[in-house]
Amino acid sequence: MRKNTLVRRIAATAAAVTMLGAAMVAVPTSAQAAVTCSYGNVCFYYYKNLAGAARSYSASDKSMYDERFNRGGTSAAGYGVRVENHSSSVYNRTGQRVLMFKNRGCYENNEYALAIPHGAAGNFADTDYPGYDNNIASVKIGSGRCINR
Ligand SMILES: [Ca+2]
Repeated sequence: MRKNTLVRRIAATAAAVTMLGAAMVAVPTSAQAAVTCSYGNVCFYYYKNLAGAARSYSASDKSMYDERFNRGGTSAAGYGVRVENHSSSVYNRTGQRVLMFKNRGCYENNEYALAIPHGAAGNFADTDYPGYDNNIASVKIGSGRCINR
């Protein structure tokens, strides 16, 4: 009985997560990114095409409310702006799958999760899910524990 419940929950979670891999390939390469995204990080950018100020995350974060775009220099567009609800593109260099959520808390069992594989970069506004542009609030890297950092 208990096992069945767990299996059902996992199946429901998988169905709720939207895979964006294919949609996120035709985006700028790392060489074109204004701010380099180092291996081990998932980087969020203020503008699409990996432009503007950036913020790197090397661990899952339950709330992006308390981080600000802090890379690219003070003259970069969006520098100092809160990351939550202000990123327009992303580059996953974590070596793991990254899940992104419209809400804080990394709740995988809602309909607002996007998954991208390692190496994928993309614009939220250019996907089939434009509701994600300026609307990412938490991030989960691999199976990392999602706590606020
Ligand atoms: Ca945080």
